[in-house]
Amino acid sequence: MKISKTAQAFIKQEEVYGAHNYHPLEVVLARGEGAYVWDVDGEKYYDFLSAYSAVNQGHCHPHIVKALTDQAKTLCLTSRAFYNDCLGPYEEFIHNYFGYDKVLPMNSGAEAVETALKLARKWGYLEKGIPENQALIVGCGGNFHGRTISIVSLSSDPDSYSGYGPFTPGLVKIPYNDVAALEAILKEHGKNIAGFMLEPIQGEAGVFVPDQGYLKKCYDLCKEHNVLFIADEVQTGIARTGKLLCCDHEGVRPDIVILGKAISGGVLPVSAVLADNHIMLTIKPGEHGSTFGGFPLACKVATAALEVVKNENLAEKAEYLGEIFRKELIDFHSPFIEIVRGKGLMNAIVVKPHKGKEAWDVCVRMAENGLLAKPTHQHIIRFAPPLVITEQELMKALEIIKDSISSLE
Ligand code: IF1
Repeated sequence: MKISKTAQAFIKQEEVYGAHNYHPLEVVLARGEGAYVWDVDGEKYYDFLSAYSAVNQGHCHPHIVKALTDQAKTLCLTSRAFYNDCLGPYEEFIHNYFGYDKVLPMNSGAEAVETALKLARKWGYLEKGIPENQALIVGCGGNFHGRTISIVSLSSDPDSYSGYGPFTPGLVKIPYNDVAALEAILKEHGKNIAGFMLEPIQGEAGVFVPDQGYLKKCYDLCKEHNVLFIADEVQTGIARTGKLLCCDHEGVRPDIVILGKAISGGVLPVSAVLADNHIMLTIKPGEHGSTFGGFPLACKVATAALEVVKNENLAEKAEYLGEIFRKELIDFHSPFIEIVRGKGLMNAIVVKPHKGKEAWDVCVRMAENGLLAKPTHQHIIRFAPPLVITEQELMKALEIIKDSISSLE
């Protein structure tokens, strides 16, 4: 990829003054609007990553930006030491929007996952009667729930956990999409298991969609063993998979829902944990919190971002456009494409290396042709455009994807 001197300067600055904890595609972005981003040289791209599904509502959505700027001129942060006139209305809005008794507001997805783990443990001790410090939480191989030490203690990806030990105890893994494995561990250790946490579709693993009925069967097993079913909808939630929550596809109502990313439309770090009173009230005043959790800006931005999801029917759009996207790539019959999979507008292709070219080469070529996507786990390319993309724009983007792949064949 040719990189202008302007872009090189920004890349160099990050290289000299920033931690090297990422290896970005060499594109330097300067503006975003709807499904598009522009680089520092004015080159326009379709954004098919959406900041890992945080920008479902499109870049710089005017309704969300207005909510941000109006509140920013009024009151930004009070801390939870005092009440304010934004949090209560936001909490009631979330209650009505998702149908849970309560919300515990946090900032990043990882913080919300950590909150869910603490909530499940607290409930396990206070409500289920698990002996002190013996609570187990079950997760799935191939998971990605964030990057804190406890969360990577549950990871099966060496890139996520190597060199960060010792690890948090009480976190065990079973294979994903394996009901029998859950049944076995519940039978053996169920009395000490507080929760089972999973992504309804594994994002980082490469948009791994479990078998139809998997979520429901796991939910029912958890009910049978008085174990909390915890859904990490940070990436799959907020209309991305064609329903408000991915668990909605199977009519499963998790005991704890973890939200992040697009709950704010990618404008501010906002996350949330949803639960009913008998779970949420096990955490008492002073037992958990965060300086910015649920701050006035977050309340207004997230309210506006969720209004956009409903007002613009983004779940229905994702469902409809996702069918078109997958069909077009399946019918393309490229020697490069081994598998096309996904739900709604959370999709991925498994790339078969061809003539020495692999997923990274496809992404570089697509970037040269005006579309940004990034590979995960070497051979998988995820495609997740903002849900505001139009059918016409999607068809144009598909032409870029196909032309880029064909040019490497
Ligand atoms: C990075 C991955 C995606 C998530 C789920 C919790 C979190 C995430 C299902 C934590 C975050 C982000 C993290 C970001 C890249 C991206 C990512 F590649 F890392 F794995 F999307 F797949 N649950 N995912 O996907 O939320 O604390 O980041 O707000 O770390 O590079 P966060």
